[in-house]
Amino acid sequence: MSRRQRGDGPPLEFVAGNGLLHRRALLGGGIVFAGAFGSGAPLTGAAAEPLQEPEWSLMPGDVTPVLQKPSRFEANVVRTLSNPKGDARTQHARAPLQMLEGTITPNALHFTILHSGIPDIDPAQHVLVIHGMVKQPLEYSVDALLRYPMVTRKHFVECGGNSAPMFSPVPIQATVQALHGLSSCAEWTGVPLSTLLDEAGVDPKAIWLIAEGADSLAVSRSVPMKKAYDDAMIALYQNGERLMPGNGYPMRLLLPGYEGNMNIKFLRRLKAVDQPAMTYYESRNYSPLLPGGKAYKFYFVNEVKSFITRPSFGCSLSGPGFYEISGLAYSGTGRIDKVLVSADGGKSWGEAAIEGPVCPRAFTRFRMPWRWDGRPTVLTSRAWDESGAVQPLRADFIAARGEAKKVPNVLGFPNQHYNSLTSWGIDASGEIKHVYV
Ligand SMILES: Nc1nc2c(c(=O)[nH]1)N[C@H]1C(S)=C(S)[C@@H](COP(=O)(O)O)O[C@H]1N2
Ligand SMILES: [Mo]
Repeated sequence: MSRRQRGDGPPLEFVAGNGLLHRRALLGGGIVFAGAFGSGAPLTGAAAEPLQEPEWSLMPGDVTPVLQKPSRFEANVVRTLSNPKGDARTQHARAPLQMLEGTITPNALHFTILHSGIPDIDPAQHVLVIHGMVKQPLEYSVDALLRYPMVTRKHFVECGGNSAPMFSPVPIQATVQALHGLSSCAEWTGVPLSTLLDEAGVDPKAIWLIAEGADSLAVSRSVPMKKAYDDAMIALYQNGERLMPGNGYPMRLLLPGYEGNMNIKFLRRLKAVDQPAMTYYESRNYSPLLPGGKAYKFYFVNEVKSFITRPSFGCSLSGPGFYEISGLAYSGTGRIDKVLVSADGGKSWGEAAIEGPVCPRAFTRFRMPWRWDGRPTVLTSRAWDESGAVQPLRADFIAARGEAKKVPNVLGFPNQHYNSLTSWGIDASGEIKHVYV
């Protein structure tokens, strides 16, 4: 225990092996940790007055721009591109989740997947058509939609292929961004789809909706009508501003908790039908194969998942002492109920602090205080959602779902919907490796 901690509060309370502390230590504010962290350099009296005056404190600053961008010192906080030339193949842009905090992904950093590029859509000419098995086919301009009552909801969008490198038979040494960066969370605002469906008058026999985008591939997916009525939204705003072009400007379908691909961007058509269309993206790309050779017919929900973002691969620890373990948990089924963290590779676990309000189908931040003793160790996390579903342990997950035959390219999709654990091995020098436990 450090000298400065003496008398500053209750003694540190360990809840699991290798230095995991009770989450109460975080909630209690700075008292317990005021001295215990010991990472702030002590201020020596002489240096305090006068404060140093660096160059930027001696003259007026820059002109205010109409549109802000991050500090030039944050220039490395960018997405990584799978196809930087943007040729005819799909383009993935992965979000730098290990460099972000909280639960909202800034719009410029929200992941994107574009199967045929970003169409340059003029909102004055774009229309959404609702037709098929309805009483009255309807067409909506963007302006018309903007007059409807709207809702605002915080939800993640995650590609079914996110975390696919985790199917590798050996752990791929890569950042959270490379492993899990096809997932992001935003506050979306738009018109509940049920409003529009009621207006068109859906035939009770129409139990599917085929959603189609206005990009050149006309990406389309079949959506169960029940989901369309439950909580689907025609999203027009993303974190308070109109959608980013790459995220579906001027409007997208938002199906909270359902695999990213179904959230059709540049939405131009919803057709009510009585059977699924079995489109390219649902019959080929997003139907994961099982070890026995069978494939899922549909795999809609992104199940409960968590991973530690800090510390993680690429950011080594600078010596023993106190760290806050910080990570993301989310579930397409509902709210995150609890997250356990282990600092001994899964032998013992402590319950992490969860920051509220906890929204259903949204990123949820967990935090865990930890005192590293400087010896090699493995950090990992495991989440539960409100339905009682839990992240499967890796051995069970791989037994049920299979693994890639050989080490895949980190950008490849050897399979879909990985939701088992992610573990970070820390060696005595503080260097972090991706490991399996
Ligand atoms: N029209 C259209 N919708 C689309 C796509 C697309 O290429 N075109 N990509 C899909 C895929 S594969 C995913 S994972 C999500 C990603 O949403 P985001 O780019 O807003 O993160 O959008 C889906 N909707
Ligand atoms: Mo996707």
